[in-house]
Amino acid sequence: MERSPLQNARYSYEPKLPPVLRDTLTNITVQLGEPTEATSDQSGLKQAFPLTYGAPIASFTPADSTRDIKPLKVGVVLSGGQAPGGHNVIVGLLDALKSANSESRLYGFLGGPGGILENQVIELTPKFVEEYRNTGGFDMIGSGRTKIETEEQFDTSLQVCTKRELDAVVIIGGDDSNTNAALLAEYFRSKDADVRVIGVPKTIDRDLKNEYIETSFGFDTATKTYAELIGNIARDASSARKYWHFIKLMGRSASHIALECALQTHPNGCIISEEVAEKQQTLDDLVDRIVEQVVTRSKNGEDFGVFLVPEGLIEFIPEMKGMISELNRILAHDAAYFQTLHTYEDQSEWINRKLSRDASHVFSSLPNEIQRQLLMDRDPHGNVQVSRIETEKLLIDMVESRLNEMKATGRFNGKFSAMRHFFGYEGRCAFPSNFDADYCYTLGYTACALIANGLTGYVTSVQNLARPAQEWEPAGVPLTMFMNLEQRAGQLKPVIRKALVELSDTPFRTFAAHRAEWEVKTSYRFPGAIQYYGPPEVCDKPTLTLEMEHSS
Ligand code: FBP
Repeated sequence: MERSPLQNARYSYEPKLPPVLRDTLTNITVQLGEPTEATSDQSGLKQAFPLTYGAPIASFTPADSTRDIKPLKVGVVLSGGQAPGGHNVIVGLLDALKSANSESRLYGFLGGPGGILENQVIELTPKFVEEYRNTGGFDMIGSGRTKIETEEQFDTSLQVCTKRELDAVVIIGGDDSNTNAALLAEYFRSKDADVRVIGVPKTIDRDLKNEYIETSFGFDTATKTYAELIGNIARDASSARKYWHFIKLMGRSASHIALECALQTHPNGCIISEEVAEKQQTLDDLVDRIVEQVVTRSKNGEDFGVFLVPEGLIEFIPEMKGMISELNRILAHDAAYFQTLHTYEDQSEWINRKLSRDASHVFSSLPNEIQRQLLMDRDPHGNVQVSRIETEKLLIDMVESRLNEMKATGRFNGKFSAMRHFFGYEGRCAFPSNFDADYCYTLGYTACALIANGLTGYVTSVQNLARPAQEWEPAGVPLTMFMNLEQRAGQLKPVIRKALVELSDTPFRTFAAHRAEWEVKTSYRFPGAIQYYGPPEVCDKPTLTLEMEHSS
């Protein structure tokens, strides 16, 4: 395969590590703090995790003398959607293992957690990983969305890991995968198996985030990729002055991606799903506001604009949320019967009979295409696959028909010509930005340091991320700290709480303070492409979201 000049150059990029991890791991000691608590549901969580609940936070300091680290055998798995930097976590883990003891070995489970259950493994040697250094994608070992959550799956995992004599498994994934990592760690301990389980926080969506996980990896590169494209589109819009661009942005639930892109590019509008839910805004409310804005800009001679729509929006609009959760329940319950209905007409007639009156009313009010999309296959959690719902098209159609009515009665004399885009997959496998390359490599090193110190049920954490890498503080934080109990399929289950956009935090408040101006006055900001080489203020700058959270 022919390599691009950038690909060749990235192979020799040396990711920055915080000072404590720069030397070999034989030179550091782990400091264990006080026992920890979850922020809520402590007694329920203690029951669910009798052996691993409340472990102390682990931090690292340079040791006075070196110590021997025995050869370790570690398995690693990538779980869920791709996020830039995944390869560097694995490369960092391998480099750290080898620096601690050259006899250590790393194995990659293929195709995601399913690879553990099916015992599909390859050895990741230094030579093998070489061509993945600082590259995007998860193609080194593949990923998947199989969940390891049942007793039987835990048992199979244990058998596979013990047969392979693994000292540890590193699970690189989002909130669900890290929840399952915590359960797996507890299960292994309950069987007296010394197979440690360490989680690494991944997802472009950034909804795995808390006091100790300042950001999940991949968000930095993905948002920079989308922001570049949005800036380019904004410049095209203000050059051609004839199109309104509606851009849907990934983010399964949380609107962190849309918010960061709005802060980076100053579009004419950006919906934040969390605000829609908080203010109980209806679809009509959202359309009203866009129409008003189109009319105002048109009066100013600007029949163009850029509007951002978060992918998860539909599930945050109150009337849609209720309807979708009824749909999910019905489709999960009657999945077999639903499979026998082959035409959309039959499906829609059947579902309308099953839905409550209100939900059926909302469902029927939607265009056929959207109804079809809502009836498509569910994800492994039984949820609608929001990336396949054309919310941006729904908004365009509704705005267009409202403007046509206004035109007919002389209340709008301008033009409204809309283009639509969806940015999601474009950003998930980009070459990791320097931030993600450095952060991920550090996460890999940190995972190794936790394993070498015998810890299990931890997630890797790096703090002070808005500062240069030499000020970063790597640590291990017990996963039970981030758990709470939530209803899942009628049962209370321990899960890691999803981190949505906080409307009281600086990033949203900054956006809210400026949006009225951006709505009317063309104020685009052009972030340009990710820069990998050049001054640190251009190449190593983290996201505005992270900077703003740190400055407040
Ligand atoms: P993860 O949470 O697994 O990292 O995936 C996030 C995401 O990229 C969402 O933004 C998007 O809705 C979803 O994956 C798309 O999933 P798929 O890759 O299965 O189409």
